[in-house]
Amino acid sequence: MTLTQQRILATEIPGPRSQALQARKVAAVSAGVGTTLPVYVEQAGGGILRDVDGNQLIDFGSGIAVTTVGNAAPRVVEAVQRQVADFTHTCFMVTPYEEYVAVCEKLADLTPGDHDKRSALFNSGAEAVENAVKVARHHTGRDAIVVFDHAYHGRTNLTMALTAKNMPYKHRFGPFAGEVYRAPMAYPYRWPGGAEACAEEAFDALVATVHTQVGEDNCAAVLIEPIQGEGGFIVPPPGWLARVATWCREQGILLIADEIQTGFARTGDWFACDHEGVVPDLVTTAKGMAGGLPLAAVTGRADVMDSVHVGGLGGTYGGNPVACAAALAAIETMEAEDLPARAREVEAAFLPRLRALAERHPDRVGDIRGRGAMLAIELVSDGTGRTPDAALASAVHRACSAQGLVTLTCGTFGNVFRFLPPLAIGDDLLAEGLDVFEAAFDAAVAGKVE
Ligand code: PLZ
Repeated sequence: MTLTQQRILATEIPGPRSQALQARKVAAVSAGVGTTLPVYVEQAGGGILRDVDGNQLIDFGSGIAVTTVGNAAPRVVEAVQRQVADFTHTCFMVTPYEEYVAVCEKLADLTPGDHDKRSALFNSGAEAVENAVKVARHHTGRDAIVVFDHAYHGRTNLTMALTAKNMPYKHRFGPFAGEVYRAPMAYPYRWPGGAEACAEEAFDALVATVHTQVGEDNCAAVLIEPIQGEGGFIVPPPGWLARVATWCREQGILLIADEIQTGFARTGDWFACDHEGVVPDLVTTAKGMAGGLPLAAVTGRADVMDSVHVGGLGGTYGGNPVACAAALAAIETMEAEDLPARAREVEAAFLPRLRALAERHPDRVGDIRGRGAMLAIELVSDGTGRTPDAALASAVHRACSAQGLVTLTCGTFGNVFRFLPPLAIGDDLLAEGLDVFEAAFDAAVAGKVE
């Protein structure tokens, strides 16, 4: 069955079949696993999710920045089918296979910097971040890891400690791993001294945090999302990241870039660090890399990655052959279709419309930010007062959902409305999705959303 690239509202959303499935979900799935929009999907592709009631929704979320090449992308489907028929698992640590090596070769080619690199593969973003921390500690012989306000790095015990936000990620899940220190994030819109002073003052605050609370010689790594994801699509001011990178190098502190959400064409470059000319020591990737199959990686300087003793890194499924085949096909798709360029086109299509929206609602749209196909608006209740308005973000989200547009919010204060469309989406659907979003926004501001 081919999926028409068309929004269709066949029933109310969620429709009766989705509602019945949701009742089964409540009876079988832990309440701890939430669903933001309980429409049950039966097929997806391009920019469309088709649900069990025959509704076709426009996808502005990509399953949280994963289906960059599109859902069930043709090359990925073909590669996975071939691989699954050949063999599904041997465990790379027992009897290896070429696909794992080929993914690591691609990672060496594509990640920032032309130095000698090595990679190790894992199953999830959190697992990659944990392993990057393990490698950094092992290589440096130092314990402390410095992270930032608004950071998101995962939900495992160590990555919960690295993640900033309590609800829903950490609440009553402690105690957390130690030797994690937090510095202020260079967040121009909310920097106390104003956006102009942000780069300088945030850099000074980082240096002071490390000096006074950690000690440079105790610090293994600074871990940062080059554009923060779950924390609110926060783009640091130009030059700040490069300055942090230089300072880390001077101190013998490794710079780990968490490119799990920003990586693989999402921001209009292969990696968000590329935009700033920053070359981190270690990079974590996942999400968009494998077109929807679970695969994650740590890639970094050969001397750092090879400092670990044989057998020190691994896991039963890490670099599963089916996930690797999917990654090779997804990366081939990104190259063949120049998806970094497509992400820049998405930015060009969105920004004028977001700016027009901000002009129409100057008291409610506090900030517009992001890069490529990773864009967001920060919603406030009182214009320059900058009071976060999570209720407005959630009303816009509900109104979009009712009209068949899948959207996501984020941010420490829950007031950031973010856009992560698949790069396989067509221009017509992008424009139609924006029409739906604008109407939803107007209705929400007018108090007309239930
Ligand atoms: N690092 C930068 O964005 C995952 C989380 C969704 P996993 N972001 C989506 C949720 O609520 O669980 C993410 C990320 C960055 C690490 C991770 C973790 O990746 O594959 O979800 O473990």
